[in-house]
Amino acid sequence: MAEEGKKRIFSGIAPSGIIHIGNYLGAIKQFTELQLEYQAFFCVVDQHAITVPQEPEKLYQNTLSVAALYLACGIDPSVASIFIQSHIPAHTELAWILNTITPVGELERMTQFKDKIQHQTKEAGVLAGLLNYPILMAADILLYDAHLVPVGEDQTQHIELTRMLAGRFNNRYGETFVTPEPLLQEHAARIMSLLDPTKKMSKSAESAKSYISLLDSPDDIRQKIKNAVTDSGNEVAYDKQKRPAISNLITIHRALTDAGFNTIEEQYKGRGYADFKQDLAEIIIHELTPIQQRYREFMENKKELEHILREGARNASIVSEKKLLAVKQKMGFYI
Ligand code: ATP
Ligand code: LTN
Repeated sequence: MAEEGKKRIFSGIAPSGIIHIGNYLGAIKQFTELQLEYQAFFCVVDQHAITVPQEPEKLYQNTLSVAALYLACGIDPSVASIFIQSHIPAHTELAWILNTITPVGELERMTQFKDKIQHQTKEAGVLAGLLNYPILMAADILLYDAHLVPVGEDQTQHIELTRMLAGRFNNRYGETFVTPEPLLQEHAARIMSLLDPTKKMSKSAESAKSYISLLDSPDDIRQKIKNAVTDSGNEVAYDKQKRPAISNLITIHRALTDAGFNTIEEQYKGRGYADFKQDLAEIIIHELTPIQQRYREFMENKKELEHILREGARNASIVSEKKLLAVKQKMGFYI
């Protein structure tokens, strides 16, 4: 288990599909950088995934796949705890408690909720789980006294709500929760869809052509980058407002190579989109090849994966059950 006495971080990824380079650049790269400095908990948030319909077999496979990708991307189970949300009942239990101090109006104004209800079917209607999703996320974070939550930009509104709930509970019942801060990657906090640069890259997007999954083959990557929409003109120059599509591709290049925007622009001056796209595809392939190799090794050795997830859950339950007990005591539950 990670060293005691360090500040904590917590983050989660939903097994709603295969992790894409947006998740990787916006979130996971931070996880691997922070795991030595903080006591880290990285969760596969399966109970968040089911807020939109999931096929049971896919959910099962994607849960293992997210866990194996955490490891393949460099999360070290000897310092960080990796676990599955549904293995720790304290998450849903605290979520229920936080439900009782959350105004519905706060939930209804969440951008992610407003986006996702567009995709819910007429027959199913708007499901309560989707509305209450940010409360479960608050419970995830608050159970671990996480000071920092490394996430992409789309999650900052949920963390704002988490901070509000922590403050409200602390005011009513006395100091109980740490108020967490979001931590964003400066240049990769919002990677956009390859087909529509006004929408964020998303695992549950209808078309797989809109994202690069960490498990895509080299040929798929070449094809997807080649087909990525570009703006009118042919100049490789960063301008988020005027040229959002090429700017998104430049952002991906920058995040993977650490080259500055100016350096990239210089390098492709007068060469056009096609050359740039070809190079970008090879840069992505170069980054993902070793991750895919390690991923296959973890998936072939399910016993080890299983062991890591059990150990992670053991560490998570020690911390979270203690916090849940403190919450219940403060509220006057008969224990
Ligand atoms: P879904 O489409 O099912 O909502 P998602 O692709 O949005 O999934 P999540 O599991 O919700 O992915 O997000 C995991 C982490 O990746 C979060 O920290 C989130 O902020 C971050 N993230 C998601 N999409 C992007 C993106 N396009 N750019 C940068 N970070 C992202
Ligand atoms: N809502 C997040 C996933 C998530 C999360 C968390 C992230 C669930 N619980 C706790 C950070 C901390 C999303 O990316 N959709």
